[in-house]
Amino acid sequence: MTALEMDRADLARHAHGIRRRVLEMCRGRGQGYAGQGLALADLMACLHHHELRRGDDGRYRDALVISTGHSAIALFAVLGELGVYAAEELATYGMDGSRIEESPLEGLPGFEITGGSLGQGLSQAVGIALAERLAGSGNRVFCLVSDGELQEGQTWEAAMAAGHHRLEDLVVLIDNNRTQADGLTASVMGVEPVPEKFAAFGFAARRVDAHDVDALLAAFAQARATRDRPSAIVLETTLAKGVPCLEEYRNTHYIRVEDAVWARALDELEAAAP
Ligand SMILES: Cc1ncc(C[n+]2csc(CCOP(=O)(O)OP(=O)(O)O)c2C)c(N)n1
Ligand SMILES: [Mg+2]
Repeated sequence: MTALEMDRADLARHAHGIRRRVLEMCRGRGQGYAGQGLALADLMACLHHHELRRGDDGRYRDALVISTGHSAIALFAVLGELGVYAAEELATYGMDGSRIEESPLEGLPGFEITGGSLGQGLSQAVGIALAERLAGSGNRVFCLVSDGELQEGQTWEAAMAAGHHRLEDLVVLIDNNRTQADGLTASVMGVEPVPEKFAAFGFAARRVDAHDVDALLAAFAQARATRDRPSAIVLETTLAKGVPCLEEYRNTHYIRVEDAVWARALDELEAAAP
């Protein structure tokens, strides 16, 4: 096996581990943002096990800003894999008194901003990227936003600022799952063509299959090599990716099902283990 093939095999195992944690987290109360967690597992594996840099003290140098608060489940799951959160604590996802909230609070390990009110995160990521530039740190800032958040004006104000300031260390990751709480994005208020819109705001923008690890790594490499403008990676994601019995919920914002379905989902995932 070449080094790259080993890397790919590792990333597939990490993505699988993230998916298992997402299902275990939702099984506790029988509900949660499993669709988004499963859909973002490959991205989180590539980010945390390949792209984000850590300092000598083990702390992250590069920031990951989760603007789509409800998609925090994917970050909790990868941080669980990395030992930042214990499995027992992750199992309290969404429960009264738990800090593993469906939309997280700023200051929690791994979380830069408070989630829940959508459409604000890119503004905060732009502010962080400007501050890093002023400090001369060379640290990079990744920001996850959803297709639903592209319907909010603040997102585009932030994109305009990023383009104006040529924030080359900012990478916007758009979870383009074509779905939002009220149905299909195209029927609520269409957002396409997304790459062309970001390009018009001064970004180097490209669309990728978010379940193809090679495509994700190539997009990250291109963003790293782009030195005169911010980057936008439009991620074509599929809700509930990797678990067939949950794929019927692929147009569903939130999944609440009986324990038997979660058990079956875990069985199906294990059967497909890399
Ligand atoms: C400012 C704001 N307006 C409305 C909502 C209610 N809301 C919660 S989720 C959601 C759908 C957003 O679309 P998207 O993030 O694409 O959803 P997903 O694809 O993850 O289902 C909305 C409108 C909110 N959380 N914040
Ligand atoms: Mg969406």
